[in-house]
Amino acid sequence: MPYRLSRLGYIEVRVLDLDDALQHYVNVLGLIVTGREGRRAYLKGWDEKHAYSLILTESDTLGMERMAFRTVSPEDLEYYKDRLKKLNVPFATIESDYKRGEAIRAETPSGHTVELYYTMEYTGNVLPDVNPPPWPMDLKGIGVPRLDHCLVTAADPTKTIRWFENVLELRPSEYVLNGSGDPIAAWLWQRPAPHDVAVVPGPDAKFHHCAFAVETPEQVFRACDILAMTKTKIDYGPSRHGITRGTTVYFFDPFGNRNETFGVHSAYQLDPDHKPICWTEDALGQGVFYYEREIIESFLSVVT
Ligand code: M3P
Ligand code: FE
Repeated sequence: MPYRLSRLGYIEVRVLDLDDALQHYVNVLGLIVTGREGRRAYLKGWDEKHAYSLILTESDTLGMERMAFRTVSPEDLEYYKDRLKKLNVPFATIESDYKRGEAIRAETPSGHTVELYYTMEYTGNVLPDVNPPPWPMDLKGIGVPRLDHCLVTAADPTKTIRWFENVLELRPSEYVLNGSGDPIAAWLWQRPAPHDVAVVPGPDAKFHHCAFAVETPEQVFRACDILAMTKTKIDYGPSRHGITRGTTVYFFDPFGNRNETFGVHSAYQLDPDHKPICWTEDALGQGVFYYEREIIESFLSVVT
């Protein structure tokens, strides 16, 4: 199957106050503001080359408004238009958005809004194109390089997982299987990384967290120091996931949307032969929190 989605390009997250949100996303996470229009701010990590990867929208509710995948080429966007038509999946075509070209927008069975697009203003990262240093020295807070993935909950997770697989042709890197062998949680991707999006059981249309990459486990510890120094509420961590092997710390923005910094690693090279790694339901605790081998209650119950 050809590789048609390059990455989770951006997500839109609802916050109650834009200035308080920016204090967190800029000074603690270290994202860079690239635009602000009315109730919305546009941000990105220092190593991202397009105009934004996070939209913060002032609203009276929390959660994720939409997730958007960037296709590899303009032809791939046409491919998905045809594919959704063929599969009778309803979608809207949106001519343009802030610094972005055409997109198609559909809804998962769990009620999450998903967009696909190709064109977004290309800005380059914050380093010079010629003789760049490996990283910029003037970052704030954790200084995350990029958005990594988002995780959503679904009342019928198997149905939503199958939708991502069949409609968007995402590939499972890891599954949690129930006794009948159906996936009740999945980590899905097209690019060489454990996941762009993951689905776990929970209420429909809810947001569990968005994760930003850091390079190493040591940087997860550094992130924890910064979270403590800025009195940011840590939900859980530092720890390791059994599923994906990623290292992690979870914390909350000022309103209760959950964030993660995810220590990425090389377990997933682009391998067309990859078969999903499977976890049994009784090993879910270990799959999610490898050291404790059980999931803390707030981690499953708090979604926005
Ligand atoms: C991750 C991850 C849950 C599992 C979360 C796992 C919510 O966040 O990045 O692998 O059960
Ligand atoms: Fe995660």
